[in-house]
Amino acid sequence: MKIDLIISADDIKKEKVIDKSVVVIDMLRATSVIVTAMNNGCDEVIPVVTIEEALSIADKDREKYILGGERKALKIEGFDCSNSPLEYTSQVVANKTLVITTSNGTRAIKGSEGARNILIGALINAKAVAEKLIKLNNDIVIINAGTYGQFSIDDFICSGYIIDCILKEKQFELTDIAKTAHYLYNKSPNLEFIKSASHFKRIEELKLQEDLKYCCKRDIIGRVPEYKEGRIRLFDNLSE
Ligand code: 3SL
Ligand code: MG
Repeated sequence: MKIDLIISADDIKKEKVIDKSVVVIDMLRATSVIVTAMNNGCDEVIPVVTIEEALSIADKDREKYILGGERKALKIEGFDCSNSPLEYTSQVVANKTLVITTSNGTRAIKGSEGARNILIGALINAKAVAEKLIKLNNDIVIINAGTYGQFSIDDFICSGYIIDCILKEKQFELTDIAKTAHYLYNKSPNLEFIKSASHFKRIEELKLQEDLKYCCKRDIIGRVPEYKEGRIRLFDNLSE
């Protein structure tokens, strides 16, 4: 079985993901937000591409829905939360449905439709993602959301760490790009190289150091949300 990797939401090709086990990674910050919200009791997350789509869903019932996400890393006017995972506490998200739109992450999730499974991954739940992928026993494609269609160091290193966790348990054949992610992670296993990512610097400039600290923590959550039929939920048994 193989592990392949796609470097940005703009590079997803249907034929590469069809019937594969996919994990979408946007560690800064969309998938860190989704994993955190689900871990804090959010019922489900609906990822959408446009602000208009998000508003039209949430307007149906403003008690039930929370609007979250960003444009240019900033809170969207009229939304409840920005794209800071620290805002998605249990007080805010428990028993609610989060409708989220972000620049790269939600595009990457929607772009993965057609895969057999679409898991939501970040550093904060990386080991749990690796375990689920091993259980699914299928070819794996790791999708990096990237940043505005460009390769992003943060998602790549996070992928390298997930690959490392997988290979510690089971042998997989790696494509050259997957091998490179694993190699790069092993060159910087303390994750320091993530600090060179342009998007890391952008978040730093916005004085969101606490977000960066949180998103760079490893394995603090043992749950793996899955996207299926337009919604992200925590399924007890991932569909096989
Ligand atoms: O790329 C995305 O989808 C966002 O996570 C970007 S940001 O970190 O919120 O700016
Ligand atoms: Mg990102």
